[in-house]
Amino acid sequence: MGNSSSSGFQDGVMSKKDMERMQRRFSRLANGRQDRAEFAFQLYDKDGDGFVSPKELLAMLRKIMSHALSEKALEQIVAATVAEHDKDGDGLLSRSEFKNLLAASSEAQTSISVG
Ligand SMILES: [Ca+2]
Ligand SMILES: [Ca+2]
Repeated sequence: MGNSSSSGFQDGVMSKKDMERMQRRFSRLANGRQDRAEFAFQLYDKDGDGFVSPKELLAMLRKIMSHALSEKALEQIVAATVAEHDKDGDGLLSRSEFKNLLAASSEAQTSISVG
């Protein structure tokens, strides 16, 4: 007696097993989200070099916006987008930079407006 918590269940404390189960579930959720971003990344990264170049971004925007915007406007958007999200300043969007861009744009639900 006196050792009633030996069953593995402790009030307010998660057992190691519960913890592991939760972490596994969380990482699966995170992976799901990552897959979508990964899919988008590969869609943009046409040449598959692991970076989205301004050129690739421009090609994609052109497709999305079709004729809604002039080429000049698209180029401005691309330049602004890359400038904003290119954290290491190499002029390209790496996987993580691109995913930040996705996260930011889906949060704000921005339709980029050009003055
Ligand atoms: Ca590329
Ligand atoms: Ca970069």
